[in-house]
Amino acid sequence: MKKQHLAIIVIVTVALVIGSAVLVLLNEEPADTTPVSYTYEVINVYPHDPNAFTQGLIMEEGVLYEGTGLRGSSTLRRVDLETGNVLQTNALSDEFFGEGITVFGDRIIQLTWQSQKGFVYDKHSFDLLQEFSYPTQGWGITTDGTQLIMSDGTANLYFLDPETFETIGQVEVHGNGAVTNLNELEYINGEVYANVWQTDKIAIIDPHTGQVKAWIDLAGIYNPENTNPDSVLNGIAYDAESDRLFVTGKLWSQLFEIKLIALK
Ligand SMILES: [Ca+2]
Repeated sequence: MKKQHLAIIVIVTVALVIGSAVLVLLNEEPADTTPVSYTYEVINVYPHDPNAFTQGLIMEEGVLYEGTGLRGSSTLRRVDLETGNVLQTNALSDEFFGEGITVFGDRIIQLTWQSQKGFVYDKHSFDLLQEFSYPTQGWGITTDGTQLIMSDGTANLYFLDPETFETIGQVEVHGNGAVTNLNELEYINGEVYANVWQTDKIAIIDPHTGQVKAWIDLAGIYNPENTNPDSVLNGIAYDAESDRLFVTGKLWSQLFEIKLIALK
């Protein structure tokens, strides 16, 4: 082999190696997982029952449903958005502390805090259809339309079969470390929004990976008229038909329609 040929082969080989290394480096560069930060704009303010210890909030087909907690005052209710009036209510027996609610088909599902028991109601009549059990505490619940997604106050989201209520999966929610105290939930366009208990923050979570993709900071949205330390942000409802997002809190006298504003 001539020296020139050998030199060309060496140059081409070196170029290929360098090129491959550059491609590997480009491919292995970690994806930017820095969460987006959102603030808010208040679009509308509606009255909210200041005695409602809000634990679950959903809007479906323009109807607002709310689940409330505390033993002795836990309810499932249908609420008129404009007036805040309770149109229909079902009281839980005093032993139960009501938690999150979601609608699945013609049924409403309601969790309880420490009783490891959930209730299934007819969406229209609020008649109790079924009870089910689960091994953890019950905090928030929502649905992606196929499975139920549940929180228990830890950093975990659990995926439940909507017919058998068996746990069929779970992810740990993490941002810069595990994000615990996940409370009321709402599934919106492929993401899970979660109130983080005792904060003004809502995490926007990729339910497949548990990664927090964004944070909403709702600080200052409500000035409590009471001094109850339990009166914290809790309750996210999304009206898919009109793309409206609502939030409220435990014992808050107001419910807010908000728009999210991304901060750069
Ligand atoms: Ca909700």
